[in-house]
Amino acid sequence: FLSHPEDIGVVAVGFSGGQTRVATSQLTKMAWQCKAGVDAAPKALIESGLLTQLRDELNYKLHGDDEVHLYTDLVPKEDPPYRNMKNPMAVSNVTQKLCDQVYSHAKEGRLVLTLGGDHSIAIGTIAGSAKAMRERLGREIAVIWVDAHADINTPESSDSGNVHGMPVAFVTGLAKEKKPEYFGWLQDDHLLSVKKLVYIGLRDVDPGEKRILRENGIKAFSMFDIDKHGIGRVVEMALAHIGNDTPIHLSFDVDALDPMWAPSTGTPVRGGLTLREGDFICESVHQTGSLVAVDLVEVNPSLATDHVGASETVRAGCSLVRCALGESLL
Ligand code: B3U
Ligand code: MN
Ligand code: MN
Repeated sequence: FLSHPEDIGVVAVGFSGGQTRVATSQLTKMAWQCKAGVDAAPKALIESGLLTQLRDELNYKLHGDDEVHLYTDLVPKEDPPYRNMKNPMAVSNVTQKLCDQVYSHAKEGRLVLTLGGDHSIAIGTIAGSAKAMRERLGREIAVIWVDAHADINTPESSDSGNVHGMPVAFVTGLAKEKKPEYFGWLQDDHLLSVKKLVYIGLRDVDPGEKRILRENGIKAFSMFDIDKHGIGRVVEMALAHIGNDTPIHLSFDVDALDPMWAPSTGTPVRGGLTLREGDFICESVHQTGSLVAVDLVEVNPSLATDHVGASETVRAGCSLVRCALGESLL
């Protein structure tokens, strides 16, 4: 599905407006002042050598890797809640911009690697991939969403109002909005079919989200399924659900991993994947040859209680990305 399989479009997004820890006023202040914290994650991943390794060891040619985008100009000074969403305009603006960036890399036939940021950014990355694959190949994409959470709340079903708990509802069209400044910019060609979505790693799903999953017949493998069948069988079933010959967008939330491996994230949930299980998912997706985009999100070094926690999480994140890009295959 890639016309330039050796080329990677890199999008580094220092944005966490979809998450609670960053309140509106604080986000605006940080964004305007360009303070440390918001951009900590992609910077930390890059500084730990991730992109250098992709270039020097895995022989990829990188595009757009020279900048961590803060999108400060897209964060409005006033951004009151709308339909219960926090920082709605900031998240809408940033994801719309991201959609364009991902789209233009994907349109060139490059694999797109997005380093977040919180998971709200997947509204933009998935919308960009979906549109590009429709135009380039006339195909729908599939999404493998690896996460402790389902992130499929609608603005109305969400208790927290955090948009990082809603991206799947927006990209599947389950959450709809007309106003362009509040995600109304999402058009039909940006959307993902619920039939082409599969979850791995779930263990903290809200009651309202369970209903949405059930009512829409969405394929989901929880930690229970992984314990029952083993990760090998689960990945096999997930890929079988998607079907051969479908471009795959992998959206990996680092909190899918057990906090033992990735403590430095916004909402850690115990009882998660081992680092090897996470790496295995990424390796298996790489092996399909159908991977067109990877997101790594919710790495947040600024939340660590100690230095070790932050660097372990960054290290785990780097490992996942390298595996998705084929490092461990002999
Ligand atoms: N489902 C909850 C919690 C949550 C979702 N994603 C994360 N946390 N990281 C919510 O806020 O929607
Ligand atoms: Mn998530
Ligand atoms: Mn999560």
